[in-house]
Amino acid sequence: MTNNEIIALLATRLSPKRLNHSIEVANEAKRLAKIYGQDEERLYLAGLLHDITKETLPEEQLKYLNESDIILTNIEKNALKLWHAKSGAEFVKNRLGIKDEEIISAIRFHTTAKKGMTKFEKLLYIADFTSLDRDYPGVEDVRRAADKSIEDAMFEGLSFTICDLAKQGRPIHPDTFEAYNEITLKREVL
Ligand code: DGI
Ligand code: FE
Ligand code: FE
Repeated sequence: MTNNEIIALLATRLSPKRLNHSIEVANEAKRLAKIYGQDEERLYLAGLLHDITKETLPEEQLKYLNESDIILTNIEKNALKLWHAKSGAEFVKNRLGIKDEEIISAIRFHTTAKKGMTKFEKLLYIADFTSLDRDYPGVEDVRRAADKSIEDAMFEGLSFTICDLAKQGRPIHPDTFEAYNEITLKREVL
């Protein structure tokens, strides 16, 4: 599939706002790839595809998940917003025939992150926070961090997410904690 064909497919599955977000994440992922010496075209593609099932009905997403051996944990069952990362990864693999395992994995972990991510996976995670369409308090800090250091940007994104979820009293996925702990243990503690 060409990028234009993928954008046309996304337009049938996503609202104009979410389509624009996907294109901006692709642009940002490509920009970060250039800074950090990763494959620009593959990160662009991962960005385009990362939210492909974000607006898909839960029952339909379960169908995609059942096409693989993915079993949702209790936390995942109770947090609908986590589903689109896993169902999206299965959708692009099984229905679009994407074979690039790193693209599939970057999509699978773009919402929770996890420990031991590759640079490629981290850059998609960061691009989802720093894309041009994002406008949340603190976005400028994450953008500044992203231009300087992958680890700093991961820390900003993960700590923002954990604080935000805790304030709302929502459960936090163990992968998110493990990613956060891995990064904080590597950072200098003052
Ligand atoms: O799909 P996007 O909106 O572009 O961004 P995303 O895939 O990072 O999803 C963000 C949403 O996912 C946001 O509402 C918070 C939620 N989320 C992220 N990590 C966790 C989580 N929700 C729970 N319950 N637990 C998590 O660890
Ligand atoms: Fe997402
Ligand atoms: Fe997104």
